[in-house]
Amino acid sequence: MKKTFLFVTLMSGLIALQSCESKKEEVVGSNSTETVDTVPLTPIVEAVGNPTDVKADPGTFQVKPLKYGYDELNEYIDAKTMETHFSKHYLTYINNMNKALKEAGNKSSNIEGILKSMDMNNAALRNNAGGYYNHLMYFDIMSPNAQKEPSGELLTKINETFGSLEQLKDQLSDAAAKRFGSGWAWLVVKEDGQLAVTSTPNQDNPLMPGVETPGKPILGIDVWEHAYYLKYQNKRADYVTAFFNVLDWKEVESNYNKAK
Ligand code: MN3
Repeated sequence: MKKTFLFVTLMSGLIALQSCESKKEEVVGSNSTETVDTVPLTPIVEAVGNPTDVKADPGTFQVKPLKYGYDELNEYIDAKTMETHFSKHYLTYINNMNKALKEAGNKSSNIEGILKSMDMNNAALRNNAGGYYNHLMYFDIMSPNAQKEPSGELLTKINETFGSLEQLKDQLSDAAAKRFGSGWAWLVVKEDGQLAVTSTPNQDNPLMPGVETPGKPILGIDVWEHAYYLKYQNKRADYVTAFFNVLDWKEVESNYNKAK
């Protein structure tokens, strides 16, 4: 009995070893550049839905349609991230903001007014109205056909304030990198008309009371992990660099002209 048991155990071991060997060979044979123990990466680009299908529940604020398809920024921001960000995160902020406004008895449809007069102790309204406004700007200033540089008055102002566009980008990247946890990096127009770079935690933004650098945002970079994790994992700086490739300065200029 003991001998039979030992034999069976040995044979099972050998079979197991053999099957491991053949798996290794398959992997090596299928792609000679892969190491044996590398798990094949799941492709990031997947079949995705349509942004026009995203509808908010009845309420004061509704979804502003995305101006491009989820996959159109793919080279820099992958389609799955765009889909989740727009159809899940952004949509949830809108629905929850509408609820929070209703609960607060606030009938305003002026988002900037709502943010400026925010009761910072009302966490539901603060987080969701911020989330709505911040994402509205973020999705709007990205484009597959982005104007790569600012022009006109904004360019002059950037050169005056920061020295050059590159130096502004460095300051924005720095603000994005230093924001611990989740939040945003911003370019704002302050009350005196001057430009400044700042950042806020969570879904706060520079229109809200009591922030470090108050002003009207004209450019916002989402540095929550949900904005970049699938493609960039922990490499926030790489995502910010990529973001500048889809940042449409034409939109930022338009925001500047309204804010100044
Ligand atoms: Mn976000």
